[in-house]
Amino acid sequence: MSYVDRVYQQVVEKNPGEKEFHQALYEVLQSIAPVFEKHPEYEAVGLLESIVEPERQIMFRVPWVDDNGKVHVNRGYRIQYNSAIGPYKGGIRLHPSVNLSILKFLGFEQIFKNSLTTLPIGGAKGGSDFDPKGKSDMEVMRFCQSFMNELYRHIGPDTDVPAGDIGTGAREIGYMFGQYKKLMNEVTGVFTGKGIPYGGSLGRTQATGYGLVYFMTEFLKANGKSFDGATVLISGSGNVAIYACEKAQTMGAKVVAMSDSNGYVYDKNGIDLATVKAIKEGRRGRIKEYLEVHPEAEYHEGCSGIWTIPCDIALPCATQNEINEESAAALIKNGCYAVGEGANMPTNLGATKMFQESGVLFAPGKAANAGGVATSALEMSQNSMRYSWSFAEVDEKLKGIMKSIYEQASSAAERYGQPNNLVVGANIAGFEKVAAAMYAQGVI
Ligand code: NDP
Ligand code: 2IT
Repeated sequence: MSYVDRVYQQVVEKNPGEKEFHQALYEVLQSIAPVFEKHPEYEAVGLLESIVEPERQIMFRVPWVDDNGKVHVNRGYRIQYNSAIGPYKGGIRLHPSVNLSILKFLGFEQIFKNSLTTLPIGGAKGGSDFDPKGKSDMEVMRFCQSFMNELYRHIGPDTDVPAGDIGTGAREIGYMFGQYKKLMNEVTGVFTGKGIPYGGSLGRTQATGYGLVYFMTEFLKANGKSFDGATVLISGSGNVAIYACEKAQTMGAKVVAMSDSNGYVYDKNGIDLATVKAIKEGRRGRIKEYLEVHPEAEYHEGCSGIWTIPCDIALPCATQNEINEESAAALIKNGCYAVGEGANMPTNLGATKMFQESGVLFAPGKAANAGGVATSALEMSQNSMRYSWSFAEVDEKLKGIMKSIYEQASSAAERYGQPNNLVVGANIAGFEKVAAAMYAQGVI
């Protein structure tokens, strides 16, 4: 059995039942296997056994009191996965589905994504099974304060810098940052995605969605295609989806559908993004309310139906495993020629294989959605300098970073004899830098 297969088996046996973690691990390990042939010294120092094991996993109780005086107890997590190239960095997910497996898959992916950004950030992820949906602002605040009452002792601007993810936006980050500041009596860049008046970076809100479109623009251009005139599907209607839609529209695309966890809207005239923003950013409403303004559009219950709409480009921007083999078959049959992952691991392993085998240009999340965390790292730089760049400066840097990520992934794919296979390319390019750093730092 090969080194990577052996380590994969060991991890599965040691961490039973963690299916999302196994899935992310399998994909990365399959991709990086050839690197170990070139670097036998890595096996000698147990580099793979080390990288698959989080440096630290923190789990804690998060008690909070609702508006009726009832006590609730959630579970909080922070997976500090790898600090070989910089302080731990990654988002906080607040969603009832959150568990150790999901956060380990996200933390593991984050190591390689952060490496690809070219900036000095390690990999981490955290969160809780708390559901912010339907909670009052005061309830969310009490939860966030309780969450920070434990997490504050494990993070810091040079140690671990959390940020947003599903269910964690500007409101939650504001409450968490405020509690950290109060407990530590220091004002530092310990969070990214902060509000602009207290150290946030211009452009961070837009960065993941814009970055996805910048990345896809490079990938499409290299293959003789573009967003101009293309019909696009975008799942989700949260932070990533909204700004992917905004930038795709600016580039001349026609976005015809968006969704949430209840259903999707199809507007053949093209999605009116101002309406989506008013529903989602304005009043935390549901996507079906789109029809109140645009009765000519269609609403369908369920998440997967969105992938049956004919399109040129699909941008899954909601959550993991939202595209399975059946959805992939529908997209391929209807002529979709490119898929760009705005979410983390939205395409399952079987569907990814189908896209690649049928020649669909497939951009994996750890490359395509890295613009968010890259801009987080730019926020850290600005905080360290106690200075801020203009929106245009940040956006220009983001564009350059996304171009560089595309180049790193496509050239690694070529170097390893799999041109245009950005899954292999992104995994290898992300891994090479972290592996070199770990090797240089010794067995620690
Ligand atoms: P938001 O919370 O802003 O939005 C999430 C969207 O996805 C909502 O429309 C939500 O619908 C939908 N969604 C969430 N969970 C599910 C589910 N289980 N089934 C169906 N739909 C679901 O999150 P973000 O936009 O920030 O994150 C979206 C994805 O992008 C995630 O995979 C995240 O990890 C990834 N990502 C985010 C980055 C960021 O900077 N924010 C950076 C890089 C990646 P509903 O409202 O009904 O729950
Ligand atoms: O998945 C991700 O890259 C994020 N949720 C963003 C993390 C960050 O630190 O900005």
